[in-house]
Formats: sequence, C-alpha cells, structure tokens
Amino acid sequence: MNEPIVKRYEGNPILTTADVPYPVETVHNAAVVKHDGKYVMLFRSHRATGRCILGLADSVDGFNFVSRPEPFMVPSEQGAFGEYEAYGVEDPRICLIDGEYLITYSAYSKHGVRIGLAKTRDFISVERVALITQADLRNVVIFPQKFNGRYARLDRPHSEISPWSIWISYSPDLVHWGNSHVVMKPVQYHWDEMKIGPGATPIRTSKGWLHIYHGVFPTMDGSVYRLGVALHDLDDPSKVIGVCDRWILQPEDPWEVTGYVHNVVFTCGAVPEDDGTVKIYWGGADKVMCAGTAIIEQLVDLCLTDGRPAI
Ligand code: BMA
Repeated sequence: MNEPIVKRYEGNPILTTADVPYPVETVHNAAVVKHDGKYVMLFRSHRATGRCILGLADSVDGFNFVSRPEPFMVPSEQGAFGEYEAYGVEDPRICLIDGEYLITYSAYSKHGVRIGLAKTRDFISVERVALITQADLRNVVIFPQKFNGRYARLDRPHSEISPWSIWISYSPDLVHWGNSHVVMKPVQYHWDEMKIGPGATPIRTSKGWLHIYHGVFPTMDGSVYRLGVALHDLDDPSKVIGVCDRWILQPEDPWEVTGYVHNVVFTCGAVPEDDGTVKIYWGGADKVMCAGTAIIEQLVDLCLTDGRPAI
C-alpha cells in the first residue's frame, strides 16, 4: 500500500468531550497556532442546546492538549455581536499578523450566518473587532501577510445558482472588505463537486501559498467531507497556480465516520514546522479533534503535478 499523504497521529482522537471540564457535547473544527513556542487550540463545542461556543486547549508537543477550565468565547450579549451571535459561535480560524492573532469565526443568529472578527495577543483576553460579512458567508481565512498594503482573505459565499465556491476579498483595515471575485470552483462529478470552502490559514512556501481546503460530495447516505490542497501565487493570491486533483484526507477512522454528523473531516487549522512538515488538525464527524502530519513539499508538488483546473 502507498504511504498515506496525511499520516494520522496514532493517539487520535487528540481531544474529546471527556477532556473538557465544562459540559459540552462535541469538540471539533479547531484552529491551532503556535504561541510562545507552545500550541494553542481554539475548538468548537456544541452545548446540549445544539448551539456552539469556543474553548481553548494548550499543548507542548502539538498532540497532547489540556483544556482550559472555562470557555474562551461564548455568544456576546451586547450590541451588534449580541444580535448576530445569538445562535452560537463556530468554526474559528486564526491568523498571526503584525503581532496579533486575528480570529475569524461563524456567528449564527435568526438572521443567518456571518463572520465575526476578534483579536487577541495572549489567548487570555479577547476583543471583538467587527462583523466582516453579510449573511450566508462562511469559512473566512485571512492570509498572514498584506499584499500591496491590503489584507486578503479567502471566503465562501452561499450560492443556489452555482456550486459554493472559494472567493477572495481585500481590505485596507480588516473591517471593510471588497474587490471580491471567485478564485476556485468545485468540479462536476469529482470528490468536491457539491461545495468547497477555505480550511486552514494559508501557509507560505517558496512555490506559493499552500491552502488546505474542504470539499463535499453528495451521496445517497448524506454528504462526505474531505480535504484537498491548492496553491496560490505568492504575490497575487487571487491566482490559483495549482489544485490537486485528488483528496488528501477522507473519513476513515471510526470517529471520522460516525459522530455528531457522520463522514466528516473538516479542518480549520494547520501548523507548519521548521522540519518541512505540517501538523494538520481536523474535526472528526463533528464530534472529536484529530491530528496528522504531512510533508509540505509533497503537498505543494501534488498541486503542481497532479492538478485540475481551479475554475
Ligand atoms: C459544514 C459546517 C461545518 C461542519 C460541516 C459538517 O456546513 O457547518 O462546521 O463541520 O458542515 O457537518
């Protein structure tokens, strides 16, 4: 058998409800970053109401995490955030830029889902900045670098006409976003034909920005969520220079096949290491957190040599 592209950590799942000292029904779809040489995981949990909060866990090695005693972000009760987070906060991504960790998260309410932006320097206090999308837009990952003085993000608007696709938008100040256009679309009768969405914060490599995204395939037994990779131009991230034709990870372990929502691997974070590997983190079946490693150069080569059209 061929070596898997993503080598699963033998201790999976790495974080479950049993590890969290407050009542939660799930632990999944977490962003992970290195802060002060240690790993910080911002994970999503359903409460028994079906609505979500975000918690933190810390690790020295990137695999063994210890949950903090209290949640980190619960729905705000004030102002616009209170109005638009009433149904919960979900699927965070973290981007380190200019010494600050930017957190983008889905804010759910009776008005739909939009993206909130918060920031922290220390993962102790957190400040909400702005709601940065209108309704029905999810999965926002901000590039950890500015392009011609502007921030750039990948996002995923809702669409009934064309399958859900990945777009890019720009901002001078992180609050006002525009110049949006589509950069990558699902491919018909392909593993990601139903929808695709940004996954982990893009990773800078010598050949381009490596983006680990999710793709969805509809079956008679419900949708299957898998992970794939794409490469964006270093200077102009709106240019996709390669999309790998195959998935790099699909639900296989029992806790990826069965859980809160079955057949799901969904990433919100990956940590590049100095040795050329990347630790990839994913939610298994919307219920537990899993981790694995891949070789960055191999993922980049897959985009460039085993490609399919981006649009
Ligand atoms: C998507 C999002 C993710 C979730 C996935 C599978 O639409 O809601 O948070 O992991 O569905 O249920």
